[in-house]
Amino acid sequence: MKLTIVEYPNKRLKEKSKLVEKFDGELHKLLDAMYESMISSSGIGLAAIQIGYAKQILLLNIPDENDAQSRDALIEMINPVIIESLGETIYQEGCLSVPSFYEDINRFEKVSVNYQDRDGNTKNIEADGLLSIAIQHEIDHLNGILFIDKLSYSRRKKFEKEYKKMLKEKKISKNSTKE
Ligand code: Y12
Ligand code: CO
Repeated sequence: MKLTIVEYPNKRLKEKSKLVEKFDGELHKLLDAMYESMISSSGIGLAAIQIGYAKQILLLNIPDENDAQSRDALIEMINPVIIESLGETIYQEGCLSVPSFYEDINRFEKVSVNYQDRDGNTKNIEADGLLSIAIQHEIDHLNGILFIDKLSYSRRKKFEKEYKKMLKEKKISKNSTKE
């Protein structure tokens, strides 16, 4: 089942996600549906709120050195908490909920994260590079924060203007293909 990705400026993206308490078949179905939606949309990370579920769930599937994504590399994080962070890095981020926009964002270089897997087992991961950035981006979603919320006032104003224009053009082209 492919689920629709919730896109900015939908207010659902501002919701704070709730702790997951039940690690049952329903959770497993949701995780599998999220994976399908992420892969079919060419994403490398997805939080449950992006498909309308305000639950502390995120997926990460970082491509390998040949730029290939495989299910073996899938990381499912439930109730994640950053327990340590180190350094600074800047990366041009994109988000399935903010299509066609990419912006330089400051993040921690390395993070240590506690989380639970789909069966409720406690895990820890020490991440750097793209994985560290993706984890921070997705944990922000669980707190109702988008990468565009981290832009300076002037960059945000520019983004809003361009995004509005893009939405208008999308609407026009959708209507013109109706007949
Ligand atoms: C580094 C920075 C941010 C993340 C968060 C996860 N972000 C994504 O998975 C973004 C995916 C994305 C995919 C798009 O589609 C294609 O490239 C075909 C895309 O393109 C359009 O919207 C037109 C934009 C974003 C992880 C790591
Ligand atoms: Co995102």
